[in-house]
Amino acid sequence: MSSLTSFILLFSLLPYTPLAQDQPAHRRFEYKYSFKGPHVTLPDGTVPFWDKYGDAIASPDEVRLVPSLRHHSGSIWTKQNASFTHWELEVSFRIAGHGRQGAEGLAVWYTKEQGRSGTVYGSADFWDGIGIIFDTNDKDLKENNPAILIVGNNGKLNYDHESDGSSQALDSCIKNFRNTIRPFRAKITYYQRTLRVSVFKGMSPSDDAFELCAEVQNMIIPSSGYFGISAATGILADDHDVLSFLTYSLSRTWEESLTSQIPDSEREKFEKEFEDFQKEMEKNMEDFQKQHPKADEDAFESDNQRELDMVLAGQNRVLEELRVLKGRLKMTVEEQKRYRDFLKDSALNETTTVKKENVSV
Ligand SMILES: [Ca+2]
Ligand SMILES: [Ca+2]
Repeated sequence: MSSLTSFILLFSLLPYTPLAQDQPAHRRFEYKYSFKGPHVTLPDGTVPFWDKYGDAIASPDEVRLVPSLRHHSGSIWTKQNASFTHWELEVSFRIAGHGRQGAEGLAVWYTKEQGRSGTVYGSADFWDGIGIIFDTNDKDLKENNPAILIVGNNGKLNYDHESDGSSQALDSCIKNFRNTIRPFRAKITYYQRTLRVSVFKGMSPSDDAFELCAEVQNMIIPSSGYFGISAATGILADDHDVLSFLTYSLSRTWEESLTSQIPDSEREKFEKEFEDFQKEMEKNMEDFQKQHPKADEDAFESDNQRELDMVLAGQNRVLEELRVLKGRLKMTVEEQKRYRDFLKDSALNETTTVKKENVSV
């Protein structure tokens, strides 16, 4: 089985962990609104089904929205607009830099039009839809950043950078997502008119442990929209890299699900289309491996492999420390034994002396 097939299968088989009691019955992976390393790009550098803008650069492993340079911005948007009634996004990104303070931040979007470029974290202001903002720069100096904010806009609101969006946020939470050891993972769910942002708190990538960060009920969003992610730097600089952006459509019942609504002939067409896409990706991977015969293993090293390597390296360190401890313990035991023998000898000598004294008396 190819790695791409296993990747797709993995997503279809993953158990769905509920966040609330009223849960969707069906969750479908939407590959035309998703990307994930190590299959982000085609050989010509484009990301299938996505448009890049500004300083964004895509590689097989990730999309670098902004490099670690001042006053840069970039974004990536789905080519097609989606009209899922309910949906869920799982985004994994890394914001890293040397400064104590973050450079600006990143935002995830669902908007009527593509934001492309602009003054709001690399995307257009006066958007119609929602922005989930990951603000790293504490402009109002209230020491409440990095923060995650949900900001809704009907196309008329001018984003308030001066207050770090706090005057406009419908809900927010303070969370450290910059310079984290592992890439940061967030889940954004729009279901039954409730928008929830939850963040990963698990220990390993195979966990599915998310905790709620922000929630807005009765939220009306455009009936169709583009998904996007953007980032910007200001007078400071940070790298802003997106490792994966996964979209799922959700439905309350199987009958309501998009899969069940598709007529058989259409479904066959979609399946064929998906198969072709899969074949194309596999061919690209083979071509890449042919072109990079030495670096192929590193280039296509999976997340799991990387995880495993880290675990093994950790275990080796623990083993090494145990060896040192064992050595120290042995020395202590020997020292105690020597001391005990010394005491025993001293006691014997004393007895002898006492006996001798007794004899002499
Ligand atoms: Ca602030
Ligand atoms: Ca800010």
